[in-house]
Amino acid sequence: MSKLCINALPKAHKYLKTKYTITQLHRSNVCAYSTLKEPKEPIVKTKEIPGPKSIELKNKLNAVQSTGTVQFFADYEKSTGNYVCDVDGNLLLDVYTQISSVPLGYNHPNLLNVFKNENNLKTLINRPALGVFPGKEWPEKLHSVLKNIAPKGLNKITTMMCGSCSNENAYKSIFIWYQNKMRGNVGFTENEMNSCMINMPPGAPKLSILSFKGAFHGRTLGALSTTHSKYIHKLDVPSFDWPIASFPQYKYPLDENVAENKREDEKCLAEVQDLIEQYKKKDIPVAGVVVEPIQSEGGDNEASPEFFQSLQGICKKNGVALLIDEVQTGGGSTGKFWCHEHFNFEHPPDVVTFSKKLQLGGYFHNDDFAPNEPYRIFNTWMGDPGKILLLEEIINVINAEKLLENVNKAGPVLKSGLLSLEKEFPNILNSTRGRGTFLAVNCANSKVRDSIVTKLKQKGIQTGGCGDIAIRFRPALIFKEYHANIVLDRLRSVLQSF
Ligand code: PSZ
Repeated sequence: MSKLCINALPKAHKYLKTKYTITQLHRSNVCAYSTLKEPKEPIVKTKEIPGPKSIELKNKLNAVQSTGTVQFFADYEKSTGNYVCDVDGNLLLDVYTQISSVPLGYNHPNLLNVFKNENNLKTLINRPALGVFPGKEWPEKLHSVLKNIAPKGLNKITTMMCGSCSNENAYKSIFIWYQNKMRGNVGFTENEMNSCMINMPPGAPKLSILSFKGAFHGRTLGALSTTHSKYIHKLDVPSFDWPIASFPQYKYPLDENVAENKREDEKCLAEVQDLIEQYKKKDIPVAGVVVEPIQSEGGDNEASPEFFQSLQGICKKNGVALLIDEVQTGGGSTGKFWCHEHFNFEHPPDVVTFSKKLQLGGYFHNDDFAPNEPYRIFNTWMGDPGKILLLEEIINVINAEKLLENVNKAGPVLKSGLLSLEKEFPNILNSTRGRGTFLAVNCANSKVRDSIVTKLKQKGIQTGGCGDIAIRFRPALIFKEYHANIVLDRLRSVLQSF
């Protein structure tokens, strides 16, 4: 491990040292493990991960729940900062973070503190049906927490539970907006009210959401029709006949392939326009376009700001809403709070969905996408006020610890290290890409990729694959330059073993 890693280590714990003493934490019954420091480097104790205790728990769980996706069982009491601890005592540097969902690492002291406040605890345990009986704090929390981080130009917020149901309800908002436009703001007809009850037009109109090949927007039925990353997500499940356009597939390095990548943008944009026209002719008009700022599950495919600007132009020209799915990219890891801030859009997008690092799900939108009638976008929970208390503290820490600046320091270290490894191992790695610490690199093929991910874990680095051949990096916002050096160091030794 490089000197830099070791020297820089104590800095990561300044919040532990300055804000809390061990006695304070003990007195207040906060888990003593919150005082644990990150290890100097990953600690791997078992010959294989999952180790024996994980396997034992897997067998127990398997009796009642399928475990085909379980990698290991974690000990969240002993996990700390950037390190996730498993039940066999392995401490892995986590650059996967629960599929991109842990903003401040494990057991951040400020978050442990949130529910020590009795009012907050009561908010947590008395969970309301938010749409009908919101607590007295709810309006203020929406203003001070979510409104505060709203993408520019979007003044309304619909809260939900997870990423899929955020997209699902956002699509519904778009369809309702579209029909409202068509109807011209007059009331519903008898025929509409009756026909929708038997899933028939005109009440249940034939409308569509255009999505992109390689996209992932969730697994609920509507969202799944716009998900196209892996067949295993979709097999045997009926889907809507909705248009699917190609997403740019760039050649790397970007600066050596400018003209070709520009042509790729143009080809995909032409396809979008063409599909909008085709589906209009088919009488399934496109009401909205959904797109990830970086296609994440599909392999960390990025597209240029110019692509996104032109896509918005096409949407405007055709009267189609543009939904930016920031479920995975939102929350700061691209170096800006919202990834689409990198695109210099002329207009705000119409809808922006979020979940993961933001703890609760939902979407930002403008007035046009709020249905006039109650109970059109609604469910029991409509989010979770307990989660917004955590989000409030997460935003405080992001600001106080200048974590976006941190991402913009650690990201380039990881990225330039990956680019160097690419040069050193050109037969194994290529196409390093991404923004901030939201990075990926391609491997020669899926077998090599899977083997690198497995070997990295055995060396104490938890990463994840995405698409067919990419390794993705999704560290927490507290991931520092010296953590990046540990990752690079271990990756290098894995690559040498090939
Ligand atoms: O296999 C899965 O179901 C996975 S693995 C990663 C995700 C889902 N990501 C979720 C996701 C996302 O990345 C984007 C861009 N949009 C929507 C979703 C769906 O969010 P959840 O999983 O909260 O429903």
